[in-house]
Amino acid sequence: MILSQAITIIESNLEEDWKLSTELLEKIIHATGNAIRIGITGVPGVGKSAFIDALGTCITGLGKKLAVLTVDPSSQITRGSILGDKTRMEELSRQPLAYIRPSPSGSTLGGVAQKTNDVVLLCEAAGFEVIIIETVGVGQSEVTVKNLVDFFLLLMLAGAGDELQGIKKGITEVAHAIVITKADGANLENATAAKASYEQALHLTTPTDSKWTPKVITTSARTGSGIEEVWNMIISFQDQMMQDGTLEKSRRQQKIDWLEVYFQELLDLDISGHQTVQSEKKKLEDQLIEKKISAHSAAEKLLRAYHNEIRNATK
Ligand SMILES: Nc1nc2c(ncn2[C@@H]2O[C@H](COP(=O)(O)OP(=O)(O)OP(=O)(O)O)[C@@H](O)[C@H]2O)c(=O)[nH]1
Ligand SMILES: [Mg+2]
Repeated sequence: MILSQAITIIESNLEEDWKLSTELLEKIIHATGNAIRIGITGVPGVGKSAFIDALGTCITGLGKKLAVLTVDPSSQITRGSILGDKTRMEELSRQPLAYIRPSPSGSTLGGVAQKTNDVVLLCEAAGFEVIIIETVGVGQSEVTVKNLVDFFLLLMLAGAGDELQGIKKGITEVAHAIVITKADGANLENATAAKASYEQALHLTTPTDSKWTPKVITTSARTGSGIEEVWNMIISFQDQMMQDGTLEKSRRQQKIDWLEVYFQELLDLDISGHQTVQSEKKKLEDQLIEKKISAHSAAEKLLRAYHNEIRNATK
């Protein structure tokens, strides 16, 4: 599959592939932006894979092409979980309209998210209409992933004794909906009660970026209850956000933010590539520690050294 090969280039850490990636993205950029991008997060074991299996099967059942990407900076350590994930999305992996791609490698969450951003563009150019990005809830990741998606869904377990724990600043500021998982069997009653308390808690916080009021839905991947409701909610979110221009506005901001991210990365790379700047830095660090210089003027000197380097290089 050509898409897989393109993604491999994007995900590569080799310098020659960076150039190829840039060319590739340049060619497809006009054909991007047409999918609805959904972020799904939650603690390990909350039921993300099972939920995506069910939701994804519902989406492909409607005839839509769906790509599922995962963002997991910890997957380096637990490489095995990727294989596990494919098998845990058993139903979905059998659907011809679905494409499941595990997390790219990278040592930082920022790096992984950056690559995922490019992969989203590739998937859109390849004609995928819905993109789901699964991420493990590890604090900061929610905020980073927000820059990748239009709609952000937080999965929560009922009866885990932490009912209101997730209603922390940060998460509720980015979540458009809370899904209570495993609402079946003996857990059904707990889930219903949790829904009520989440709704109340959400009522007290105001969503920052839109007129959208966060929703709470109970689901079960096992019985299928609530799954279609989630999809309908996402559709009505998309409709509403398209009509009032919020979607456009958020996409615009995301693009600007990504430019900043890529530019910073190139700058860092460039700076670290100049040997003289590095040795100047070392010198300044020593002076700093010996109180011969303030951090302020050390930074200015370093910038000057960098500028000189560039000037010399372009001569
Ligand atoms: N009863 C019930 N169990 C479920 C449901 N969904 C998932 N489970 C179980 O919960 C466990 C974890 O589910 P996963 O879907 O693997 O959870 P996850 O959030 O993807 O976990 P990680 O990938 O490890 O972060 C599995 O044993 C599932 O069988 C559900 O709707 N009802
Ligand atoms: Mg999983």
